[in-house]
Amino acid sequence: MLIGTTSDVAPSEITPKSVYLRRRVLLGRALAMGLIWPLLPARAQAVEARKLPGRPGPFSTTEKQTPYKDVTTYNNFYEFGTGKDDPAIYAPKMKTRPWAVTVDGEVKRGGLFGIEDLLKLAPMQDRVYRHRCVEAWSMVIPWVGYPLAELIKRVEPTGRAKYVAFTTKLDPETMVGTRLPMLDWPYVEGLRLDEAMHPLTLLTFGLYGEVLPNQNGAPIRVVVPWKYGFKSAKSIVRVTFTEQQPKTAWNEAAPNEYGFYSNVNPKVDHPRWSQARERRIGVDGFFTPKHKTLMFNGYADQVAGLYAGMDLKKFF
Ligand SMILES: Nc1nc2c(c(=O)[nH]1)N[C@H]1C(S)=C(S)[C@@H](COP(=O)(O)O)O[C@H]1N2
Ligand SMILES: [Mo]
Repeated sequence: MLIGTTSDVAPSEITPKSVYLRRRVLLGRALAMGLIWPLLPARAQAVEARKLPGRPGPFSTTEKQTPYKDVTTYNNFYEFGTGKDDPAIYAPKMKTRPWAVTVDGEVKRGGLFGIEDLLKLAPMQDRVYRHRCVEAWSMVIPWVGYPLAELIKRVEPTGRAKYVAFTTKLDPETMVGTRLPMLDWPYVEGLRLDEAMHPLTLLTFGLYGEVLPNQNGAPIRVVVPWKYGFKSAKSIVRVTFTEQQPKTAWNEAAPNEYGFYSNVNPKVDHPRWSQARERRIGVDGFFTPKHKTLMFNGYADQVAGLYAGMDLKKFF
């Protein structure tokens, strides 16, 4: 009669059945993918590769979404030209791999973050936000991303950090617009640390369930939905934590027109545009701006507290 086991394999080396079965399933899937992948037509493969699914996130509006075509062909991305259709024409040439984001300044765990790691840092969420440009047009866009706060918590700002500055890509080779001194390139933007940490502020990688088209700020941008669109910097390469309020591209170019805060505010007009109303792209006609602009772009319940006691006419 055999007592115990005579096997000379240590128990730790024996794979439990559940693990073994799971491995078989995973192996099967990998094999299936490997076998099926080359058989898929190129277009289907391209669509598959662009997919960026998210789980439903908070704060989404149920308003009618701006069609994908408008979201991706009516853009402001001055690095590629000043025309609304320039970014869709020129941005596809921009290389978005390899891509890394430098995190530096007043942080304990800064460094270089590769885009593949950033994509995996937190679960992707779908968030449908109103998007209000300072030029009095707006859209409703289903973004994919996760709160910027997820990254900020991981890099541990020091006690001196009060602001977050974003520096964006500057590649004169593909960014034909940067050959003209429209702005002081690279495009820079910034937020107060509490604004950057706010759960509405989205580190954004996709829209309409797919990775961002280049013209929308691939491969990584921020979206700050209660502020005018220009605060939502595209194609970010550096995130710097600072003690002093950072310079921002539009404020440097025209300080009387673009303030640091730039919260959507129907009561504070831009010298060239009334901010009381907005034209919803793909919904409203050109000469009939129908939509009333809402305080903080409709996110007052979430963000008004950030500005308690501040004169919003002075800090515009
Ligand atoms: N790097 C960079 N980011 C930018 C801009 C830009 O010109 N360069 N334009 C801003 C403006 S004015 C707006 S309205 C939004 C437009 O984003 P969208 O084209 O994805 O709608 O991007 C913002 N981010
Ligand atoms: Mo804008």
